[in-house]
Amino acid sequence: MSDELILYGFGVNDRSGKVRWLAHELGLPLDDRRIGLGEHRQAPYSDLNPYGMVPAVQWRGHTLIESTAICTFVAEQFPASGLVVAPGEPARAAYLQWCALFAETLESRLVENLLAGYEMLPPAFLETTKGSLERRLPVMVQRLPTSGFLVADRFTLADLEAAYSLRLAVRAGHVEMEAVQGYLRPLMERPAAKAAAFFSSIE
Ligand SMILES: N[C@@H](CCC(=O)N[C@@H](CS)C(=O)NCC(=O)O)C(=O)O
Repeated sequence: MSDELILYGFGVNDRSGKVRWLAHELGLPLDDRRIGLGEHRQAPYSDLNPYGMVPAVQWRGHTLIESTAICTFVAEQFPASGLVVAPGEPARAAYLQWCALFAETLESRLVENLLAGYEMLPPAFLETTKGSLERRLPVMVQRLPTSGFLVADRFTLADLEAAYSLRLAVRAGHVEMEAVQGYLRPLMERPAAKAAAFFSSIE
């Protein structure tokens, strides 16, 4: 069976970027397919993701949607990579907490805030996301390590999820790079992140 991962995304900045970075970390052959704006809501793409969003992935006979679920499922097939903190590992609870903080609590609000700032969403989104981000981002920044990784003394999907939100937060000016660079710069230097152009919007 081919291990090629077919990835559908708009470009390098949308959530397909998380999967692209992961594929490079794992050395998976990648077929990177770009979807034009509008195509994501129509067949044939909507046959892959009926919710009309990117990313979608075809891999090992599976059609996968939802970036965090995709990354977890793919990484779990490579336990030796250590990208997932497995049940039974001491850092499991902290790993799940960081993943949820970024992927559930912060990510959507950051995306909506940024898109509203570019007038790609109605201005109301600026108002509804502002208070939440202003309260929570400083707490997250204060709890970030100043070097190394979030958990388990190794790079995990929690760091990849964190990087996506931090990149958005720095890009939008919510977080100063100086405040997070001890943690973020080493992630930006990872060859797989560079190959995926994951940080190109803030480099
Ligand atoms: N929770 C989903 C969110 C997917 C999502 O909202 N993708 C955006 C791009 S980053 C999108 O496709 N937006 C187009 C639209 O909503 O019409 C995931 O992580 O995959």
